This record gives sequence, C-alpha cells and structure tokens, in this order.
Amino acid sequence: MSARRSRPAATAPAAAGTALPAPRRAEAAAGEPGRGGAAGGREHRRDLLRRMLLVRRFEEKCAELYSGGEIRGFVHLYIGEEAVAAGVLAALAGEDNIVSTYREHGHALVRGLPLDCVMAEMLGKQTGCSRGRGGSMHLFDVSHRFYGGNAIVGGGLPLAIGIALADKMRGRQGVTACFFGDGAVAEGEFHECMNLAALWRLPVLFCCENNFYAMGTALERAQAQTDLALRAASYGMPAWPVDGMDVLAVEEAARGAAEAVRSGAGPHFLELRTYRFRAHSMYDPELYRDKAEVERWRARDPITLLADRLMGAGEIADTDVAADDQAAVRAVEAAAEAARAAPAEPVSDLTRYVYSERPA
Ligand SMILES: Cc1ncc(C[n+]2csc(CCOP(=O)(O)OP(=O)(O)O)c2C)c(N)n1
Ligand SMILES: [Mg+2]
Repeated sequence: MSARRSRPAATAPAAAGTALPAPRRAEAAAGEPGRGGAAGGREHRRDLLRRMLLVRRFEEKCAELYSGGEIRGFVHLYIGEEAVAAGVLAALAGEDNIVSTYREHGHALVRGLPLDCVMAEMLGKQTGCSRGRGGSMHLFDVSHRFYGGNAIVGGGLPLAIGIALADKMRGRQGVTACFFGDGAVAEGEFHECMNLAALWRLPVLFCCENNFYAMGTALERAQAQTDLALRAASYGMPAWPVDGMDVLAVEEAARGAAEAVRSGAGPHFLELRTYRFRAHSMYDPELYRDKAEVERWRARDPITLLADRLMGAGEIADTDVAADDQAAVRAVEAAAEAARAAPAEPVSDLTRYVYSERPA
C-alpha cells in the first residue's frame, strides 16, 4: 500500500516579498487524535467485542441468504470493518445523528436498530425498518436518529451538513456523525461540504472509512493525495488518521473528536484506515488486489485483535468469546427466521409513501 505523501499546497512557503496571511497549516493531520479516553472498563470492552461479533455473524448470514435468493438487489458487506462502527458509535450519544452509506448494516446494528427490523428490511418485508421498501442500502430509522443508508457515493455528506446546520440554527445539542468511503473524497460534494462545515463551524464528525478501494479502483490510482486526513485539514479542521482495525483506538479518537465537536469547536475529521475482507458488492472477481495483501489485512482482523487483547489481559477467557459468538449466531438465526415468516407489503399499498400523507 503505497501512501504517496506530497506537500499540501497550504504549507508551501509564500513567495518572498508577498504579504499573504500565515498559511493555514495542516498540522492537525500529523498529530495525535484528541484523547477522549476509552469509556468504561472490562464490561464495556467485552460489549465492543459482542457488537463486532453480531455484525460479523449478521453479514455472514446475509451472504448466505443472498446466495439462496432470499435477499435481492445489491448487498455490500462490512466484514473486516466492524471496529469502525463499533468504536465510533460507542463514542456517540442518543441525541447524536448518524448518516451512513450503502455499506451500513454494521452502523445500523451497532446504533441499536432492532436486529429483527434490520434483517426483515434485508428480505424486503413489511416489518423491516423501511417497511421493506429500501432493502440493504436504505436502512433508516428516525427514532434512532439513523438517517440512512444512501446508495449515492458521497450522497450522505450534504445531508449530514444540512442536519447539522438545522441543529445549529435551532440551538439543538447533538453531533452529526457522517460515514463515507475513501471514494467519496474524490467527489465534488465532499469538498463543498468540507468547506461549508468548516466555514459555518457545523457540529459534524466526519468519519471517512478508508478501505483503500472504491469498487475495483485502488486509492492511489484515483486520487493524487492519498493522505485523506491531510486533505480535510486543508479546510482548517482538525483531522487525524486512525487505525481502523483497533476498536479501542477508534473509540478513543472518536470520543475526543466528538467531545470537541459537542463543545462547539466545529467539525472534526477521522480517517479510519480499514479494509474490507470481501468483494465490493456480493461478488466480484477481486482482480484488482492480490491475495497476499488481503491476507496481511486479515491477520489484523479487528475481532481477533480485540479478543486476543482482552484474553491476554486476563479480562475474558476463550470460553467467553465462544459464548458471545454463539449468542450472536443464535440471535441472527432467530432474526432470519422471523424475517422469513414476516409478510411482504400488500400490493394495495404499493403507492403509499411516495408522497406525504395527510393525517386522517
Ligand atoms: C455518485 C456515484 N458514483 C458512482 C457510484 C457507483 N459506485 C458504487 S460504490 C462505488 C465505490 C465507492 O467507494 P468508497 O466510497 O471507497 O466506499 P466503499 O465501497 O469502499 O465502502 C462506486 C463508484 C455511485 N453509487 N454513486
Ligand atoms: Mg473504499
């Protein structure tokens, strides 16, 4: 993974004799993330493990149901990236807003959307969180302040800053966390959103899930500056790269950044360096990366990393990990059964929810 680093334009020395103001330096990108400290003790850390296991088993079940034709459409699995959702969302509160991408099952589950509703949505059932009308890419639940699921690369960014602007204008407390991929950083709206968020000091926590690929295109083949935190810092906002395979590091960085955003310090940016272990969507031939690279990242599986760490510290035993894993498998199986048994929306309701409905 070559990380090409070039000098950011903002730090280039001003030409002699010009009276330009001191350049905004991108120093934040080179520093350490704000130290928010990991919350809680051993029970909290075990809970992080449980959440990641739930996401992993959910995703594996989705792959199975997709292969069997029970889930249709597009499905983008989050396997390998679980530490990002678990770590960031552990640092947020119920009053905070979440905006996500089409690779959002993990965000939804960790945020606390009921497992049954998420699974039913995958199968297009009426009991799904979007009444089966959205499917994998459009999980949505206002009661959890979970504003989607978005199939458009970078499409969540303007939504997030719109929500944050509304909060700010209304004097409402709350951080808006916006997840997006490295591919979104190449979109024009990314830069428009960085600019407005910084200019208006909006309460946004930008969470860039840098898994180093946008479909089959490696980051360095598509983007001139591959240090994504540095690019955000050029807008004058604090930004840091974070080891996205280490859930404790993610939580600590997210906690520090979210606290700063909450206290009115304006937007902050985390570049969470992670990796998807599976294909971009359900299947692709993966000709764009070699197996050795995948194996190197698999050796840092976020679930194994945390489990080993907790076992090494004597906080849990291998039987605890096995028990938590089994519990996750059972919960996912039960949700799949419930989703199978659930009804689809009746055809008579086909045109509902297209326009807003007048209350009766
Ligand atoms: C505006 C737009 N352009 C192109 C696509 C097609 N597309 C779907 S996913 C994807 C790759 C995005 O990669 P990234 O943002 O890194 O997210 P990842 O899939 O790696 O999580 C592309 C180009 C799209 N959905 N929306
Ligand atoms: Mg990507």
